[in-house]
Amino acid sequence: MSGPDFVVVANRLPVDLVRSADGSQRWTQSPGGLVSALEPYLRARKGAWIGWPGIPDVEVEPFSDEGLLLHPVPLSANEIGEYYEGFANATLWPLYHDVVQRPVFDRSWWETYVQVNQRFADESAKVAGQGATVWVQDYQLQLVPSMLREMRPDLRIGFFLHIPFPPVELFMQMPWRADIVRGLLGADLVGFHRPGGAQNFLWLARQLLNLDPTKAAVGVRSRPGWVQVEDRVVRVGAFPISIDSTGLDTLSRKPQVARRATEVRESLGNPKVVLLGVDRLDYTKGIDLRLQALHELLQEGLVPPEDVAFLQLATPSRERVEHYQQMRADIERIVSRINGEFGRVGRPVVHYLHQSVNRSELAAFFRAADVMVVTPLRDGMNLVCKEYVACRHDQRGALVLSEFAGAAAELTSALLVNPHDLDGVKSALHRAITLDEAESRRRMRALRRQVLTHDVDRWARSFLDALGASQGVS
Ligand code: GDG
Repeated sequence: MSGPDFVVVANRLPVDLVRSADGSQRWTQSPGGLVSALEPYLRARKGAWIGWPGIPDVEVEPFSDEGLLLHPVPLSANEIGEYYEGFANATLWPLYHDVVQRPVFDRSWWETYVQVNQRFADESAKVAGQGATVWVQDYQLQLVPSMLREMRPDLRIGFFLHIPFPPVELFMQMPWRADIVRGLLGADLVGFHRPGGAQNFLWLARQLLNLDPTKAAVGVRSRPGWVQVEDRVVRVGAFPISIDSTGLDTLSRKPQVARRATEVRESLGNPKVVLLGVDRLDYTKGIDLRLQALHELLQEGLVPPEDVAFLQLATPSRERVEHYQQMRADIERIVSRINGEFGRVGRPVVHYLHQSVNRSELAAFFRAADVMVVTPLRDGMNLVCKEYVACRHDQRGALVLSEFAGAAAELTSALLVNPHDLDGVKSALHRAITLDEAESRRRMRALRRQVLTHDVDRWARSFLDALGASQGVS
């Protein structure tokens, strides 16, 4: 069977189809870290990418973009509502993030999730060449590995979860828990950011598959790092993702980025300390917590309002999901409360942007910020903190980082905080604001050593090497 030797399957294509007001359609690049990391593999191995083009109800023929084959998977408006906004983002997302919000368990969403996963699996089975490597990405597509194996046992299948895999007790709430575990076990290698996620998954594979009486014949033996399912061995491991560290380091050194960083500081009123938050507007990111901590520091007089400016970039995200609408209103209320109480004419304390900016503007924000505040309640990895570090070739700046971000395991020289402990967040913010230069340099040097030597290429290589070696273990 001829066809691509390497296939990436993700909810979204690396390009977005955009419809203009006049009804015409065009493709725009949406270059994320994943695309740039996988591009060399995709090009070297006649690769293809399978994903949804970003707008509902369009049938688009496969096409080639600079040598990369793109296979759009169509989704109807109803499927986007039930599979994507529903099951993926209102069931799996909150459940996997420690039930920070209550997950909705809706049977019809689940049925649509199964149908859509089947469509992605069918397309992958059609596209992949004989014996190809297929790498399935993330929580939207957890059933694809087993559906695909059923049709194409010749393939080498990898799966990577970009969000945390939850503690066993929380995962057990899921009515379709055994189906999901079985879905993932169709892969030869299942990857997580953290070893804890891998352990939880191994335990669940053993428990759920043996406990299900209808599947009693399916023997599942598990050892650290792998689980045996019938005659197959499935490897399970931790592969902490990273960023294009060198690319960002280079971008941040450009004179226009330096100039823009100076301009940004001027526009903020040249305060002593610029604090920065950069997140998708998501309730897992703890944007409200950091603002509450700032509010209390101002109220208690520990931080003079004229000394600080807090720039919060909150990129619009999942705006049709109800939890997100509520959270946006809450955050915007805190912002205006702080500014109402502590701002002056022409000089708010919090500068809040609900929009996205381009990569070079973002690099300028990172360069302009003395303190980067990353306080998620739970985050698979969190790339923003690594990006901040990559942009600080001047070895300045302090990073306040939640212990509950996957990145905390690597970025141990950050000021680590428990985001549930408001006093702890306050003192970490205060410490970061007043950190002396020698200590901030010492910490930043250590952070940069980690981030520059552990980039996204290394992540992709280590996953694909492990996947390549995954057969023949017993
Ligand atoms: C999921 C997991 C895991 C944000 N605003 C703008 C912008 N961004 C970029 C950031 C960063 C990315 O978006 C966000 O990545 P994160 O890792 O911080 O968070 P999630 O979107 O939740 O990602 C996460 C990740 O997958 C990878 O596995 O780390 O834990 O939740 O790159 O810079 N980029 C631009 N303009 C913006 O306005 N250009």
